[in-house]
Amino acid sequence: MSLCMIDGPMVRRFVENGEAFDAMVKERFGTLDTDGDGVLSFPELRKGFEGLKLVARDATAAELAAQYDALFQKFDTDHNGSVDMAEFRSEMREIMLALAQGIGESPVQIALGNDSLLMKIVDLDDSVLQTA
Ligand SMILES: [Ca+2]
Ligand SMILES: [Ca+2]
Repeated sequence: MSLCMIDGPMVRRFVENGEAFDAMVKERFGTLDTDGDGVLSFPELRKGFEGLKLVARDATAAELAAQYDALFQKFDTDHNGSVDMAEFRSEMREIMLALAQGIGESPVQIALGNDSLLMKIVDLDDSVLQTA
């Protein structure tokens, strides 16, 4: 865990930096696609959501199941029962932009695990600043 300062524009810069965002999406997709068939099944995606901690921690098992189900439906835009890379990428974009909106323009301090999504953004943003 590290304490980091992050703001909405930082997240937005990351999403709009096509290369860095694509690399993150590919890496995350590859990690989640544990059977390596090139698409994410419901259990694979659910595992990923658990890592992201997008849902309330005090939810009951039934509430959790409903939330994961709703999330999966959101990702699976063509409703074929699996999430391909393009679906994953476009929904991740939405999530990140909503996150940027939620954080707002002023920096907030958050505790981040070293492998968390936001940690990557902070790392990347720092390296951008250093080389600028
Ligand atoms: Ca798979
Ligand atoms: Ca699909």
